[in-house]
Parts: sequence; C-alpha cells; structure tokens
Amino acid sequence: MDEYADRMLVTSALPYANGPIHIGHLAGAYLPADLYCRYQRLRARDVVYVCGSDEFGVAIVVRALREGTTPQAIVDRFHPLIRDSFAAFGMSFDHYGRTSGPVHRETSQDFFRRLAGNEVFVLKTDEQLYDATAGVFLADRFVKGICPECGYKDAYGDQCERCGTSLSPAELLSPRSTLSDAVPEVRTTTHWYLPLGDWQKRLQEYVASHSEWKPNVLGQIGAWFTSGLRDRAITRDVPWGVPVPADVAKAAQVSARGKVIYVWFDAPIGYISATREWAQAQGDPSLWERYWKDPASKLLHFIGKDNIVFHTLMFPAMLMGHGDFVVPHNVPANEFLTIEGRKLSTSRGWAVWLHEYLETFPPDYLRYALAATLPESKDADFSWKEFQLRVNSELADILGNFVNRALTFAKKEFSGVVPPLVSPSDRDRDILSRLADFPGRIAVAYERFRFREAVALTMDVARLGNKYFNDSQPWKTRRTDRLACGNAIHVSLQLCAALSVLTDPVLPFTAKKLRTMLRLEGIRSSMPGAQPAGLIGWDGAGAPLLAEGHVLGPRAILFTKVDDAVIDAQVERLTRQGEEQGKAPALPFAESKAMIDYEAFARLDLRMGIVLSAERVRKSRKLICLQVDLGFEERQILAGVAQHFDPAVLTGRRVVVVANLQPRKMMGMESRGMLLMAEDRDGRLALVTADSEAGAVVR
Ligand code: B3M
Ligand code: ZN
Repeated sequence: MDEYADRMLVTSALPYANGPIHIGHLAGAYLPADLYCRYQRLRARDVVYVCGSDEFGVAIVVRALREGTTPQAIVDRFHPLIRDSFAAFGMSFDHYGRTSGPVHRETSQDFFRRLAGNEVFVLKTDEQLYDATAGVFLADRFVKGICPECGYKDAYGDQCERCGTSLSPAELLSPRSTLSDAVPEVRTTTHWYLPLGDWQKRLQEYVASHSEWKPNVLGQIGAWFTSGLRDRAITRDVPWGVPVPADVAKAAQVSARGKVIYVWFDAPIGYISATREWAQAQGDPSLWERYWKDPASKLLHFIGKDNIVFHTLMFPAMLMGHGDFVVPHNVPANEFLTIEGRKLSTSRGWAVWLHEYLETFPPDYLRYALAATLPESKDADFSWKEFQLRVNSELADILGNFVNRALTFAKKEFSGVVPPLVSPSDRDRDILSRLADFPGRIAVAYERFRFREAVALTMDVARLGNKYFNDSQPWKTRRTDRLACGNAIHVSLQLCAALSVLTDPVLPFTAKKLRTMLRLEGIRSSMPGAQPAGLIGWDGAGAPLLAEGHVLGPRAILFTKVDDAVIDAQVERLTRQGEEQGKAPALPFAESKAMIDYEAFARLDLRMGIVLSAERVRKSRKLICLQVDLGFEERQILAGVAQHFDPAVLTGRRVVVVANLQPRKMMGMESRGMLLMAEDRDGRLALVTADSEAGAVVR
C-alpha cells in the first residue's frame, strides 16, 4: 500500500511572482501537495516540502515595462502577497523561497557549470534583433512593429493582438524596440541548447519504469515521445534572470553579456535552492543532500498539466546530465479548474483570487470545497453555488452537526466527561470495528494521490457517526437506559476524536479546534518540524483515543453556514471583475468581409476529418504537419498553429477541412487542404469540430 520510502522531498510548482495566487493554482499544484504532506507527516514520515516564487521570465519583464517599473519591484510586490496568502490558506511548506535570491543564483550557476563541464549542452548561433541603444538582444515581447497580416501598428514580436497572427520578430514591418524605441539591428547571437533528443531513449526507459504515474501524465509524455524530443534553448538574451556563468561563457568563447539562463532551466533548480535554504535554516547546510543525493529519498513534484514536459522530461534530463541527484519519483500532475463553467483567465479577470477569498471566508471552507472536486484526471469546475453546498450541506450539516450533538450530549448528560463503555451492544462494537478500518482505507487513497476519494472517505466517518447517533437514540435512552446512553456518547466521542486526526490534512484549522474541544493531546502535528517520539499519529486514529473519565473542553460551533446573499455577492463580484477586465483590452472584432452569393459558398468542399498524426515541422515556429483521414482518402495538411496547440492534443481530434483548396508548398512540404479554426478577439484559437464520421460533408 505505501509506495514510498519514509523520506521524501515534495515540491509544488514555483508560482510566477507577477500576480496573485488564484484557486486554479490551488487546485493544480498546491492543495494536493499540502494534503499529501500533511497526511505523510501524520504517518511520521520524513517529509520536506519546499516551494518558492518563480521570479524570472519574460512575463515579469513585460509587466515591469508596462508599469514603468523594474522586474525586481514587480517580484518584491507579489512574492510576499503569494507567500502570505499561502500561509493563511494553511500551506505547510517547510520552506518557501524565491529565485531572485543569492542561494538560487549560486545553485543555478553551479548546475549550469556542471552540465557545461559534462559537455551536455550544444551551442547554436542564429540571427536576432538587437537594440544598440539598450545594448541587449530583443526577445519577442521586446519588439513591436506593424503586423504584416492586418497592418496593426502595435503588434508584438510573438503575436499580433488585433488579428491574432503568431509572428516572429523578423516578420514585423518597421520593428522597434520596446525598451528604447530604437530601430533594431540584426545581429548573430549564440545560445546554449539542451539536446533533449539525445536523451529520448534514456528518458523513455526512465518513464517506462514508472507505470504507476497518473494516466493523464503518461499520456502527455507519450505524445511528446511520438513527436520526438527537440533541442531546447536554455539561455536567453533577456535583461532579467540568472546570468550565464562568465567562466562557462569564456571557455565557450561566447560573450556572456546580457545572457541569462532560460527561466524553465533555472526554475526547477529552484527546488534544490529552496531545500538548501531550508537546510541552512535548520542549522545544518549539508542536510539538503539527504533529500537530493540519497537514492533512498523520493522526489515528488506536484504541478498543473501545463508543466508536465518540464518536470518529467526536461528536469530529469538535466538531473541525469548533472549526475549527483535523484530523479523525480512521481509527478502527480492535475488537470485544470474552470470557474462557473468558463475557462479561468487572469487576463479576462475570470478568476477567484486567494487573498480576496480569505477576506470573506475561512481557509478550511475552500480547502474542503476544492479537495472534494479536484481536477485529478480531468478538468473540474468551481462554482460559488457548489462551494456553498459543500460548506452548508457537508461541513456544517454532516461533520459539524455530528460533533455538536455528541459534545452537547456529553456536556448535558455527563457533565462534559467521557462516560464509560459498559457491556457494549452489537451496534457499539460494530461502529468501533468499522472505525478501526478507516485510517487504512483513507491512507490508500492518499498514497495514490486520489484526494477526492480520501476526503469523501473521511466524511464517511462523520456520516457513520450521524447514523449511529440516530440509531442509538440517546435522547430516549437518557431516561430509559443510562448505560446504553453512556455507551452511545462514549462511542460517538471516539469517532469525534478520530475525526480530529483524519480531517487534519484537509481541514487543519478545524481539526485543531476539535482537538481543543476534546482536550485531546499527544497527537502528531501535520505541520513541519521535529516532533517528540510517542505521539499518536494517523494509524492511531482507528482506536479509541478518549479514556472514560476524560474531561472535555469547551464546545464551539465548527462551521457557520454561508448565506445566499454572500454567495450572490461573490458571483456578482466575479461577473463585474470579468466584465471590467474583459473589456479592458477592448480588442475590436475582425473586420466583416464583403457579401457573397450562395454559389460562392457552395463551391467550398468542407469535410469532416480525423487527425491521424500531428508533428511540428522542423525549423518552423508555426507549422504543424497533420495526416488527416477524410474517409475517402488521407491528406497531408500543414497548419500554422504550432504556437497555439501542442501536436499531442491534435492527434485523434475531429476537424473540419476545406478539402478543395488548391495544394500549396510550405517549407518544401505539400499541403492539400486547410483546417477550420475559430479565433476569438485575443487570438485564442479553437478547433471547429463536429461529432460526424470522416468524410461527412459540412454544409
Ligand atoms: N512558474 C510556471 C507556472 O507557474 C512556472 C512553474 C515553475 S516550477 C519549476 O506554471
Ligand atoms: Zn495583425
């Protein structure tokens, strides 16, 4: 049952420090990890859980430019907001660091230096736009110019925000630097690449040894292997990041000026630097090595599905290339969260921010509501109505109600002292024996990252208590059979004590409150830090924890129901926020085209197709080559969507094809047809599809 050794290093994806945390983050990489770590600590496992703010990356520089400030000012604003809102939400990191600090810089440069020394990298030189005034090369978001497709004069070097066309800086007309407004020059620049293709075989063997990984993770990795791993640039000409070590650049005879390590190379190394900072804080700077260099320690990364490739392929290749470290033992990635049935979008203001949530509700309400519906194998939806239902009908009406009845009865009928269990009935004995199984049953779910199931089973203990209480009818036996009444309250209180341990991973604040009400001591904490021996842990929750005669503490209400008005206000706030932010870009709709007659439309031969395979076209940033089954024949079609879709998600999809388009040659390959796409105002693309057979005519 327990798949991991006693020692483990657990991480959650480092959130970018260019905005607050929202509930989509929590459902993806953070809450699952915290549930898991708290559970493992209750099992007396040696867990170190680290995270930290990811403070580099182009997005942070762009935001700084937009706000007329510096990247450091941006991360200095959001790092504490993220750190503190995590703490208020009950995230039990052993250490929460930040990648703009000195330990991370040193750790990243040492890592880079080792790979360079092991000749893992390849160097490549190509042309890039250069701003002679600012003295830096211009990554795509640092160049603006006229869109060659629609003439929009403020198109960025990666995409035109008006027509959505994906671009490269060299395609812009009259380009100019967003840093200095200078007209850029074309200069050659050299970068270090990680030749992932060289590692594909070894990575396939590594992944094949982990058949226990979640299917959604293995599925995505399989598609990456099918399309073939490619070289990944791991340095950038960006004025913000961990500088490429000067000695490595010198040895390679490459100018290090303005060159930094690519954020997706240094960010996972942030897990190592955070562990080093943790070890320093423990007073033993070498302690981190027990978790990163000892094969007996298991490394687990909790992430969202958009980070799978970096944690199961790129980072393992880096670690293998380095040679000193363990490789990830599991990467239980979650899918995405939608909100009120719509895709979460920070740019459109369609998000629930954690720090704003905490202004109105206790953390445990959201911990429970999210844990009960985590997107573990497919996307899941968060709605305020369901949040209210989870709090009112489950937390309050099941768990809170049971605890309140048991403690109220103990107070009123037995002066707040645990009554003896004397000649227990079959029902009494049955409950106690069923209780004994719960820690083991719930543990299986936690060990297999099935948190929704773990939380549902935990609530089953409270459901069992309510049923037992109703069936025992202590309100009658208190007059007719004091002994039976005492037994009923004795057993009910044992269930309450068990719940104060078993709910701890998901409801840490409530569990602590319940243990205080029960005056239950000697229980392990699920928080980080050394603990004395002999404490009762997870498995101990299956046996009675309260001796007869034990004096209980003062009662309190565990949960306050959420009113409709409060929920309506949240929905209204989200809608208003969405409208305001959604309106902000005020992107115009694409121009309407001239009217046509029916005959013009009828000449189109639109057919349903099924994508048999999809792979990126080498040396092209935009093209994907698809083999499409049209029912009556197979077609090769080139589509300029490589910056919108991962080829893996296109394979197997039903698409609409313009089947009578003249064939075209692109990059030396023939394209015989075109896929229909829907493109919304901010350039997001979606496949036009229908649930029909290949070859079906679309009218
Ligand atoms: N900051 C991307 C993200 O927040 C990145 C994660 C890094 S984990 C090493 O999804
Ligand atoms: Zn355009």
